[in-house]
Amino acid sequence: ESFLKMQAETFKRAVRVNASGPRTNTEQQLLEIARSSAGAVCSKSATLEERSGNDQPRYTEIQLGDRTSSINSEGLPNKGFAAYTEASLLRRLRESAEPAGKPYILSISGLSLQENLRMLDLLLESGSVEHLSAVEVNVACPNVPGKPLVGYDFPQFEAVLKEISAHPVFTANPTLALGFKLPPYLDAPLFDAVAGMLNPLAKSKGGVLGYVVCCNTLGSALAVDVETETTVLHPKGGFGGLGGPVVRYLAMGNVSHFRSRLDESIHVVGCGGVCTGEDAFAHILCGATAVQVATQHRVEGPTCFYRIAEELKDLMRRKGYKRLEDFRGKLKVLL
Ligand code: RRO
Repeated sequence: ESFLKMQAETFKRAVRVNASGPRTNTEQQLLEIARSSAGAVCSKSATLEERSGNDQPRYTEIQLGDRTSSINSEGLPNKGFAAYTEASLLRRLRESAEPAGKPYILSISGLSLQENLRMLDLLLESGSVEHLSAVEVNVACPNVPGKPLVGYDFPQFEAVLKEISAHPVFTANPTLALGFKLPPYLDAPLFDAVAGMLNPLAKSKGGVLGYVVCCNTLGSALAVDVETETTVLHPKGGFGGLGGPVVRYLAMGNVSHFRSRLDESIHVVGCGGVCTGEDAFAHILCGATAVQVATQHRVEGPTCFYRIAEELKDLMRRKGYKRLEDFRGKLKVLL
């Protein structure tokens, strides 16, 4: 069952999902997420071939009070497409998440449209596809040298959206959801333009687009070491993607902008700075169907999902809310 079809009652489980990226590279890490309270398991973005990623150091943390943000320039290290779709991994994931299992989301981030389409071809041919809930196409990795962000290059982005959403793997498997992991956008005309490209792909228009994630890290962040007068990270001149609580406000702005512009059948998943149940609540208030947790998952480990869910439940109880629909998207503008 697709995690987006699980809405109603059971969607509550899927409400906090790990984000692709931190602690999602190895089978062991994915099984730990399956055993945790996470509502679903999402893989590291896969390429066709295994990659070791950029040179070290490629990750740093930024502490503001008791909150940890991050800058990374990992460079898409992953075990390769086959590792994230092999039957034995999918079986172990199901066994680890007993009794009912939980949705498994395959993130892909091919270095070209052709590479993404090739992975979808392989998926169509494989028996694994029936155990996948969603394919999340990452169009927002800021860290591969020489590869500008697809989500910021609108002519290329439009071609990618059209070709991927027309792939037969989605029509042949109606329960397989298609999602796109978007970069953060910063200006109203850009939200209009992206929504204008996404809306024709909505289910209500006969398309297959199930959801978008707002958003990936904010690129071109630069951590500086004042003592050594050097960059903190090595790859790409020291630049990397900024994530965690410092981008939460930007992520919530993206959730709200897209929620008000996208067809109702396209879910918006919030991703950015979710550390507590209050943060998850705020994202949902902005219109998020579910939230993903990245930096906090890396810092705290998979027990964060239980804590965040308990904090969210406590907050809802205090406010007298029984269901997420009682407050989802109901943010009021201050008069
Ligand atoms: O691996 C990475 O460097 C990376 C990826 Br693919 C991404 O989508 N976002 C990010 O912050 N880092």
